[in-house]
Amino acid sequence: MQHHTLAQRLRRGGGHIIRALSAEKEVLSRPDGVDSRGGRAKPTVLRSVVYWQVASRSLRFCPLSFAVSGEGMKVLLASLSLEFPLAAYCLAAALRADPGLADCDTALHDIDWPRMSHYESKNAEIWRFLARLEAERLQVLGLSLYLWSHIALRELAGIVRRVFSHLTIVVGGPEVATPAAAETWLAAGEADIVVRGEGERVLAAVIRRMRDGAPLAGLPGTSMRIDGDMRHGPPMALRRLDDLPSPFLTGLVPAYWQSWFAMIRQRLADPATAEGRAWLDARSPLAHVAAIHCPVLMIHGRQDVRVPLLQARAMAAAGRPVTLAVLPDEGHFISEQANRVALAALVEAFLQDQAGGPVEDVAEDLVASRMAILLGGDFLPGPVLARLRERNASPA
Ligand code: B12
Repeated sequence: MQHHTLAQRLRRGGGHIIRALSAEKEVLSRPDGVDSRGGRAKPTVLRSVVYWQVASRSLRFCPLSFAVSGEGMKVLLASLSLEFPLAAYCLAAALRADPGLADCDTALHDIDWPRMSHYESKNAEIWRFLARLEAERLQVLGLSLYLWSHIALRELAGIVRRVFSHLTIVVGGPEVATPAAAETWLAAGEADIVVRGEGERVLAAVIRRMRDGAPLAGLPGTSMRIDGDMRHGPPMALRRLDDLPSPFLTGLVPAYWQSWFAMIRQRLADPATAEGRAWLDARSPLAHVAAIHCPVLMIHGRQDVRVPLLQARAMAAAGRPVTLAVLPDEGHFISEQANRVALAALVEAFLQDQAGGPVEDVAEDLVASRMAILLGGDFLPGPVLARLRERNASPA
């Protein structure tokens, strides 16, 4: 497959802007945005949205192609984060530590939030990102989607799609944790693969299968569109957090994040000190259970290894009135539609019993889920509890 550089591609498709770009390319290619003389990148020409639209319209007709080597895979995980993008670093640590992926290369890219949010700097930040994609010669781009980033990343994914049409775009994060949410990205063609829920093991499996040319449809934890049909694999929760490598202990986190951690230690507390730990313990919900007087409903994914069921049990054991429900087939994310419906139904039933007021009959909304009540069923309306017990003869 013939490889065109970004410059060649722009020359073919957008000659009127290439002179401006080539002057800036060296600066924009550098991940830290600092030029060779140590100054900040100063976008001078590609500054307005109008320029970008002209560029993207002319680019659409000459897609850039990568020469795929056939050996290993190159993955770039990009985040647009206000805070530390823990997900991307966890995912990169997992990919790098996977012995089955020793021939794969994982890189990270922090999209700069302030530059992306300002009209004057947005296009320059997009170009910096595109230049990085060009320089890395990737096969897979991973994007983390949250409430605060998914709209901007959707726009960016559309641009990447047009410029680097052979790139596989994989998305994950809380915004796409359910099959229904995944479908919005797949239907519009902005993502090729959606990873629902915790991504460490699933992304590794996706990359392995892509490298080996193995089929991907139905892979647990993924959603994709094949021949126009949406295909959702079963959910896949993590088994043990201890099995995952730490991005901190493996030295993956770049030094420039240190100031952020220092700020958090200062703003909150330093868990490395006895004083800091005492401050944090004092703010644990467990330290405040005695102040709770009304019944509390807790719903927990039994396979959650990030916030284990043990923590809900500790809250429940503190002697306050509690209803504790578990979803046996969910982990940290409540992903499956039947479980989300059951969750909403149980909240409604609980509030009906506790607060009164008009409600719908929700008993049938619980049927498709494997939800079970571990404790405090007496805070639920009788018919709802009976329906749950009847359907769920064996305890979860
Ligand atoms: C800690 C935390 C914070 C901390 C952040 C500290 C930090 N950044 O390190 C603080 C208190 C600052 C915070 C603030 C906010 N938070 Co917050 N926060 C959390 C919390 C409790 C844990 C996040 C975390 O670190 N999880 C561990 C990481 C590893 O998990 P993860 O990010 O979900 O990533 C995994 C998967 O999503 C997936 N994945 C993610 N990206 C990708 C990408 C690819 C390619 C793939 C394959 C997979 C994948 O794999 C990852 C690894 O398993 C979550 C709830 C939760 N329990 O998860 C809410 C949560 C993320 N926060 C949320 C919200 C709304 C906010 C605020 C907007 C609240 C507000 N109104 O101000 C702000 C926004 C701040 C910001 N944008 O930076 C929501 C986001 C909802 C959404 N749909 O996106 C969550 C999910 C809580 C909720 N259920 O509502 N938050």
